[in-house]
Amino acid sequence: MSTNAHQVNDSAAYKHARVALRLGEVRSDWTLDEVEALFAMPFADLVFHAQRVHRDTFDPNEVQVSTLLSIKTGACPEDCAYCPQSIRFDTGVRSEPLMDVEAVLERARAAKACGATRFCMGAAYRNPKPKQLDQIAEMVRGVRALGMETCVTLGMLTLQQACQLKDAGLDYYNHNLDTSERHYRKIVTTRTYQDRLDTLGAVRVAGIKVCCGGILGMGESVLDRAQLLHTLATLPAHPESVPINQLVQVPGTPLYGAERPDPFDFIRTIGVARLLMPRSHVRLSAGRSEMSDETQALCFLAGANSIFYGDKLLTTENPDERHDRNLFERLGIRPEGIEGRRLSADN
Ligand code: SAM
Ligand code: DTB
Ligand code: SF4
Repeated sequence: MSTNAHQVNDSAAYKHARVALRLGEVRSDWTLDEVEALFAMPFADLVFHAQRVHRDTFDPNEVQVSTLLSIKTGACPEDCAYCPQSIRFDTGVRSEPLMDVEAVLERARAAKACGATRFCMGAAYRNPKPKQLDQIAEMVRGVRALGMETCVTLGMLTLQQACQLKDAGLDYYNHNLDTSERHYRKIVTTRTYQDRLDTLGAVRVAGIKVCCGGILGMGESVLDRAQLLHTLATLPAHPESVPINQLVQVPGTPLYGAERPDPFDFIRTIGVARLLMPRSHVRLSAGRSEMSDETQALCFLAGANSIFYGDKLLTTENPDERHDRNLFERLGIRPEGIEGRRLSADN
């Protein structure tokens, strides 16, 4: 058989797969086999289908812009092998106590002025204590009053704590599954996958939108990536926001020196997430500083439609704002949901 005939046959097979997999439908009954079949698609077929499905719900030239702030940094008792904020690893991160409410609001005002529509606050906790949660609830109230969407990530939550945050006006809670259940055990020993799922359940019951995704580049296999996305896409409701992070390698953490994912595999994972959760925002999250502009453009083409804007994530670097403004302009991308439709600078 000539190469061409082979390709034509392949393409027919994937047309068939497209029908069989009911791409574009919002489903919570995906099988792991189906998810693996999506990962196995030729790159161009996958990106094509992901972009087609993306356009059914979203403006393909709009990207949601969030800004991240570490409101409590370092000295975390947990042992997440990727994290520079664990007290167990010598990473040089300086511990900072929980910030004052007014200092946080000042940063939120600046983020809003730059074009961010969502303000995400992260704290290096296993779980927040009552006094800490009271103070964070005040932050949420204040950011909400600025007209921004609010997101916090504080570790494990009880239902009562989730309800307190909902009452304060919280829009999103970020709590990542990080990887597959079987690989998770090699990455974190201080809490279980089920703990993570329980917190996600409490957040849902409280009526807060869920932001949940994972990290690539932690030594996981394609099957682990498929299992992670399968778990996310078979939750009772899809997370409204799905951050896909590439590991930011920090010296001193156990995962420093891990093999970086092939950029095409990273883009492929974004495409599969888009196909599995057609109405969710998929965030091209941490790790952009180490990606080429071309890789990022392909991530947008494969259905990513959210980023963190601002030159810092929690403790590590993000692309500088000038670079991102330029990237948006070169690609004709507009920030979602702001008047003027342009990002601006911090100064
Ligand atoms: N302590 C809370 C928790 O773990 O849920 C909230 C903060 S924690 C830093 C939030 C998320 O950031 C983690 O679940 C992980 O997915 C991501 N993260 C942490 N360190 C990272 C790194 N070095 N590279 C990529 N993502 C990372
Ligand atoms: C998410 O998925 N990625 C963000 C956010 N949620 C909280 C965190 C990225 C952290 C990268 C490492 C750091 O800056 O410390
Ligand atoms: Fe602590 Fe969160 Fe870092 Fe884990 S990811 S060490 S819980 S701050």
